[in-house]
Amino acid sequence: MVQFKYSNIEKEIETYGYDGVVKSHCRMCHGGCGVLVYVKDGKVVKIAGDPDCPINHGTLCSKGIASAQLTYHPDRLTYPVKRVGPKASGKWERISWDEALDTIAERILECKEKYGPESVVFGYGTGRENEAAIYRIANCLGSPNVLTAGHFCYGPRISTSIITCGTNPIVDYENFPKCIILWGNNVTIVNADEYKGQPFSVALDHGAKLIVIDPRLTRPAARADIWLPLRPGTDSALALGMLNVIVNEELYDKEFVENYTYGWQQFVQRVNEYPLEKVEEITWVPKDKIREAARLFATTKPSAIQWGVAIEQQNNCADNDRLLMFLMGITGNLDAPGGQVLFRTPEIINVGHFGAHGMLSKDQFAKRLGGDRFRLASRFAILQPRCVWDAILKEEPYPVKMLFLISSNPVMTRPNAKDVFRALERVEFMAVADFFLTPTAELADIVLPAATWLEMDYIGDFWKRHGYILPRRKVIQVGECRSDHEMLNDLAHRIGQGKYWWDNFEQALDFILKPMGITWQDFKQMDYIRGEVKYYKYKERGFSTPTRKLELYSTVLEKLGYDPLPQHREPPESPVSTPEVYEKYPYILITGVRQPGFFHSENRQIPWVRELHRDPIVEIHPDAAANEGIKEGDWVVIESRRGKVRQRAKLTLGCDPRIVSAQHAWWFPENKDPGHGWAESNINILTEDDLEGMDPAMGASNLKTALCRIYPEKQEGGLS
Ligand SMILES: Nc1nc2c(c(=O)[nH]1)N[C@H]1C(S)=C(S)[C@@H](COP(=O)(O)OP(=O)(O)OC[C@H]3O[C@@H](n4cnc5c(=O)[nH]c(N)nc54)[C@H](O)[C@@H]3O)O[C@H]1N2
Ligand SMILES: Nc1nc2c(c(=O)[nH]1)N[C@H]1C(S)=C(S)[C@@H](COP(=O)(O)OP(=O)(O)OC[C@H]3O[C@@H](n4cnc5c(=O)[nH]c(N)nc54)[C@H](O)[C@@H]3O)O[C@H]1N2
Ligand code: SF4
Ligand SMILES: [Mo]
Repeated sequence: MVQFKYSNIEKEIETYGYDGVVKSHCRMCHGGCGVLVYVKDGKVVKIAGDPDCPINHGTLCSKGIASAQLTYHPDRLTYPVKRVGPKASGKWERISWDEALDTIAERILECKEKYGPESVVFGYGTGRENEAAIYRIANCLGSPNVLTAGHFCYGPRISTSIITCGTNPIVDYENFPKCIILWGNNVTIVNADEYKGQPFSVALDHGAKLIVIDPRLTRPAARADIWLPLRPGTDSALALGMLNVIVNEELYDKEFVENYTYGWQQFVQRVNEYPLEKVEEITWVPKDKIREAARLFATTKPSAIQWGVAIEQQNNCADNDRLLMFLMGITGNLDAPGGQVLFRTPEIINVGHFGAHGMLSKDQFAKRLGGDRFRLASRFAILQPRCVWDAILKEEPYPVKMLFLISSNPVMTRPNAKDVFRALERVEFMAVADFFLTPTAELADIVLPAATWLEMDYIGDFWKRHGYILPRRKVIQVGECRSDHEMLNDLAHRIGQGKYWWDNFEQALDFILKPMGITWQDFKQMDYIRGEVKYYKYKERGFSTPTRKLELYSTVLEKLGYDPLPQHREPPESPVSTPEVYEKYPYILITGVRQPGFFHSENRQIPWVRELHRDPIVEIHPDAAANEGIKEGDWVVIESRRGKVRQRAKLTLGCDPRIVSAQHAWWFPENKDPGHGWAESNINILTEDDLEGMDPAMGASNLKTALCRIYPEKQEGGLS
């Protein structure tokens, strides 16, 4: 039986008449937090943080606390439906699971027969712990096309760290870094991937120095020793400038550089192409500040870099990620206690193995959409979404006829949303698995009701690199909802993949755990399992790269035909690269800064969190607002070369007057029209997806650097 070390729980159960309390593992975001789920009369009535969990130590965010409001929401889809009118007509009819899965299976087999398995694209969005199962069904089918957010989120971190130092280096908060750079990340709000805000805050409470690199004055920036408010999209230049200081002032770890790096000479040459005068001009950050930050980071030990997606949603994506690893590496902080550790996962079947990537033949691998162009992404099974839209709209280089989207809302979350909408309108057959009829689901032929984390057994954090796995325990059943894993397991049998799958999904969990000699039933009784913790592993075996060194000069990128050394590229649209556009659109537009309570397009229908944010907000400096005739709270139009939307202005001094920052993924579930107002405030109508301007290795889109203009809605040329 699972033990509750939290002492008052039995008393609580008795006093308040709960049926019981289930220890589980939240997944309202990418997951991570241990929770106590209180059940009364068969329903979840309260969710609290589990003080015994090593990830969150009892803390929770607003999304986790509000999980039951999502699970029991009256608009939630609780049985499969098929569309009975034209797309986006909002006319649906209830069907059985058998009819739904048989229809999807029939269409998959038909497409495979007529156009080849590559004509079927499976898709998911951000990490939902269903990724490995989705890759498994696609790879077993022979489709190289799995559409994810991996080209501009987390995928770059994994791909570049594997080729640079073997795996993703994770901040070792347990051993208290003494200096932290928070780089393009708002960890106390986002709690993303391996990280929760709590240990970061504790490290600061213990006196860690803080350097924040962010164009906006975030809460951590207000607490920082040094804040570098750079021009969006210039992180590579800034990092090269910091490296220039560290190299030329000899602040690096000489023993490490000599023994454990590859390409030092060429690297130094490249770094010398970025003197601080030039870096100041590119980044808008005064050179003395850059020098001060470089010195503080390099001379405080141990130090670490907590980094975020903002540096990945740029055309310098892969180089940005690598540059940060170089900063960690040459200062001697890689795999050091309190620095950045290459943790080991427990001895289980890993996501790559579970994803059955070995099943995809060489010929099918070669057909991956955009694979010739974004060669690093393709090597890690990642697609650029524009390539999928082109395959649907222009049938280039071959037709895509079917989409199966599981946990994604691309109409709200992918750049150039009008084209995304067009592609989804055009595709011959689309199935979606979701909790709600979202603007994306409204374009589907069949929608399947997915289970939330409260309704499934699973091995939480199975894909992460912090070295822990934690049991997620099924607490309740809602309607006919099923977990993505269960529905894929069932579908796989219907398309002839039975021998690669299981009679039920519990057997898949046993399969994952088998190398440890335990079953799901055993793991269910445990709190968590942690992989072996060991520091400085490279001293014994080198890094897990082709040269066994930290590759400053990337032999893998060289083989793939890219510059092996990092560089700075101007964003495709910027005051420097397109001055003529800047004249007409004189603000740099940051999009998608995360809000507490929402998760991209999610949770707009959840009362507790919608209370926090009624309307979409764009932040603007008071001087810029005065120039444009905008007052606090006004509805304004934000316009780029690609279109315009409306949001409400919030005036702030915490951002350069040349920059505005707009929220992303806004739709209005309270609007019962089947489009749910998807185009009204959707900032992705303004973002661009021209392949020319993407990161050449990963295909990352530029979501923080578009040029825009902004004006009161009432003005001529506005929306009203
Ligand atoms: N402009 C702009 N756009 C951005 C970003 C930005 O910064 N700026 N950020 C981007 C980033 S980093 C990412 S990762 C993407 C995210 O892109 P998406 O993942 O497409 O975004 P979500 O809105 O979270 O959509 C997830 C959908 O899946 C449903 N869902 C949630 N959990 C489950 C589940 O377990 N099973 C199933 N079947 N459905 C589930 C939700 O109801 C929701 O409709 O957005 C990107 N879009
Ligand atoms: N509540 C909540 N949490 C989330 C999510 C959510 O939607 N809601 N989404 C999840 C997902 S999928 C992701 S990827 C993470 C992302 O979480 P983060 O990595 O924190 O991403 P953002 O909030 O987009 O941006 C972080 C900071 O980068 C700054 N920034 C913008 N442009 C630039 C730039 O060019 N350079 C630098 N250095 N900084 C810049 C912004 O001002 C912002 O403060 O959050 C995850 N967690
Ligand atoms: S940070 Fe994520 S895992 Fe933790 S409570 Fe919030 S939604 Fe749940
Ligand atoms: Mo993301």
